[in-house]
Amino acid sequence: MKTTTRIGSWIQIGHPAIAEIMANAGFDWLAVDTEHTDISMSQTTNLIRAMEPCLPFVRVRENDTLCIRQALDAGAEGVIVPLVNTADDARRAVAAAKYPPAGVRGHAFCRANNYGAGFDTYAANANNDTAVIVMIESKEAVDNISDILAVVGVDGAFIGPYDLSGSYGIPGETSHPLILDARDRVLEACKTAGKAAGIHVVIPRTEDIAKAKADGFTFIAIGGDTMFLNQAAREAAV
Ligand code: 3PY
Ligand code: MG
Repeated sequence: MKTTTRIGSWIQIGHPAIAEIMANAGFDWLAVDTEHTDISMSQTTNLIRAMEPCLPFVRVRENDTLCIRQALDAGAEGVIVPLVNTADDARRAVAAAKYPPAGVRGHAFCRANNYGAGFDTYAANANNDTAVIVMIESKEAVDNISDILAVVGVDGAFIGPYDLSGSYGIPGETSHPLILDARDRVLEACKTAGKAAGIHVVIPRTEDIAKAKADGFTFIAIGGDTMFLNQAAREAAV
């Protein structure tokens, strides 16, 4: 994965029109959030189909072999794996995402290899071409960040500010000094490791987006479909 800044957003509504609208808005990448929604695997596949030319990512339901395999088989460019707290968690995510001998991903004819028509090429390149982004969402993960980033196959870390604030006992206080300090520690560790530094700017405030860019985050999610709809609808209704 390139380390130039890539701006993306989040999809929590499972209709392909959402993916078309978000893709046409000009994001570099979009992530289908299957962790906190009822979006099914078949909806995920249709969202991926509809979001071209955006790079498709899936925030998988959990750090689970089948969830990760199915997201990649559907054609995701990479997986965003929630709640990775230790190097062992990271190794489990990488193993699920990589074909043997690097991991345990199963080979099959699937959308990612054009239903078998591109099997050889995909099998030869997928381990290099698909990204594993681990979410840093707890104090434990922040304390383990160097070990997590040292895991071969982890392409970057992505901060989930809300879970992080919950883990520090201050849910929702994403601008609290403790959270900003944790954010900076993760960012510096990514820079040192030469891996993508990601963050979700959940509430898309201009100043927070500008700060994430200026600080050197390279993989930034801005808001999301439900956030944009909520904001616009409330503004329109006054
Ligand atoms: C969090 O803030 O915990 C997230 O998962 C954002 O995507
Ligand atoms: Mg989270």
